[in-house]
Amino acid sequence: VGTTPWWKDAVFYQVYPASFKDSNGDGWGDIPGLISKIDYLHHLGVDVVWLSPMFESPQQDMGYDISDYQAVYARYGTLADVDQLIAACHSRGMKLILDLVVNHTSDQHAWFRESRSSKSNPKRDWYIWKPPRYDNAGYRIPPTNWRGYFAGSTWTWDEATQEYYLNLYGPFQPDLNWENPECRAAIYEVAMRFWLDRGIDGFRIDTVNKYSKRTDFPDAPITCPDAPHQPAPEMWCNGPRIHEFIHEMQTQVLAPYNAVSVGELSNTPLPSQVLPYVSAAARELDMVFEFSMIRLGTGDLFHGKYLYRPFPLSVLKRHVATWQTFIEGTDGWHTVFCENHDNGRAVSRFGDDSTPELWEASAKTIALWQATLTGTLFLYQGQEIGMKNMPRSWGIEEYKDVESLGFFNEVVALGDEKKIAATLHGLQILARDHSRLPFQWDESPNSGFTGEGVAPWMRVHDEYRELNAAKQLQDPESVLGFYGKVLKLRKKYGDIFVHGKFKLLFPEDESLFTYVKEGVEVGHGSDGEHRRALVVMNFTSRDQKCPNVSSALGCRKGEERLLSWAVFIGK
Ligand code: TEU
Repeated sequence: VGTTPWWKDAVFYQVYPASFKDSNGDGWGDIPGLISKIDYLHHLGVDVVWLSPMFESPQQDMGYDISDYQAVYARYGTLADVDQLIAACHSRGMKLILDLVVNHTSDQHAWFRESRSSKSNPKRDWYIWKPPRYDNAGYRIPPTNWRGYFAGSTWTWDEATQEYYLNLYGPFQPDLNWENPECRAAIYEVAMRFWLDRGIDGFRIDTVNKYSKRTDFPDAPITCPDAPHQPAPEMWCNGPRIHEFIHEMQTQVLAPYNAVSVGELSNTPLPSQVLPYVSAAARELDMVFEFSMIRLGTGDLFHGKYLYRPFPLSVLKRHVATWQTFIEGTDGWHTVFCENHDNGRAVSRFGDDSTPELWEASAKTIALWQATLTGTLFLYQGQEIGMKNMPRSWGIEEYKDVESLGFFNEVVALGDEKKIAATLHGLQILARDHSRLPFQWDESPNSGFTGEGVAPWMRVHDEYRELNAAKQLQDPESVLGFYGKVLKLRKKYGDIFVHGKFKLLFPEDESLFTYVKEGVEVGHGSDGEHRRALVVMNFTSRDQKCPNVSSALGCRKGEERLLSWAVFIGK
């Protein structure tokens, strides 16, 4: 029973810089805009800001394609602005973590420009180059049949040096070669220590389990006979040297600065595979985002991610129970989240945003659900006011994301009307774009995100006059007011809600989501008696149209009961 690390009880809040607050009227959010809203976050109860990439970038994947790790994208501001942001956080007792994107760089990065300039360039081996193969007809084909995340091959042909380079994501995102020790050392120095020396407090680590690829580069089994490329995440997820690499990053870079780390761990569905990343003894990461729950409803990530598949509440509950309990009895830790910049809005995906009453009830239940789960809590900008997916009336022209458009254009090219309609339906629920609409601050034009008459980079939601932070700040009964309450409750009963043992009740019930949380001894001075809480929430599926029931959260001593009418609609 020692002191627990600060980041276990902290509330993290992800800011997507392009969409948070525009201070200079160019239609893009920026760092001075974020600084102007730090007190809003502090008031909400945010302890740590996670800022998505604000580095120099051609912005083909919204900054996850970095061309200079030590420069700030001009529309977001300057290095001095970042220094001011660090000071603004620290002066309020808050912290700042940045997004570490080092599986790949932009194809505009100086390292890649050198690497592609010639086969003999010293940085050639900092990326993954392979000669072509030829099919029976003598046509050139990529080194493997792997399909990437944005609907296409993971290989791009380079005419100048007559080789392919690997890109798990877009052709504009060539994968760095982590097998090369010089390359790793440069990543640690240029992309990490530079910022840690400026005073940031840690990193959210992008695609943290993908740096160690199968070095024999075999073809993937044919699971989709009609497709030109095959899903192959096993060829690069949780690869042979990944734990060696992450351990090296921890011991050589993060630990000396006592920097916090949270890894993005997709395609890792088994607790036995996840635990090694977060076990304290392993000295790899402090925590990870595990995606089984948030992925519910998505189709096959590679061939039909946007073919939406409804799921019963019992499946959601089983996923939550698995990830709430997998660290029990271990020295591991976990995260709690239901939104980020890569997913649709929770109130639209898991809740029902079709009427004001159902929207409010759903958003509050999501708040209650998230605030009572064990692990470090991560909120995504706009979740606290119940921001919704873009209206279904909007057309494909409102979708800007490279992944959304990659999948959509692929089915359009197939000319399969049914699949096109199904993909559009899936995008309307699941697309990454929904979480990237401008933050709805108030009822002024452009919802106070940018100035009147300015064209924001993405369209503002039509309902911003009714759904905005200013309106909710005035109303303690609003969704925002409710988040304030449940965050306070979570902090007050951290032994139960942050650290407690989770026990699911009535697992097969398709209406109620009910669990008991039992407090554990946390730090010093706990009175030894383990308090418990019963959390009961109504998860009525839309088609049952059950009436709202109260969601009761009562701690055993009965000293505090928080009742909120909440309906949480699983589809
Ligand atoms: O996403 C990692 C990833 O695996 C993506 O395929 C993500 O899971 C998927 O798009 C979900 O729809 C990270 C970033 O979060 C994402 O924004 C970037 O596009 C991607 O890496 C490349 O850096």
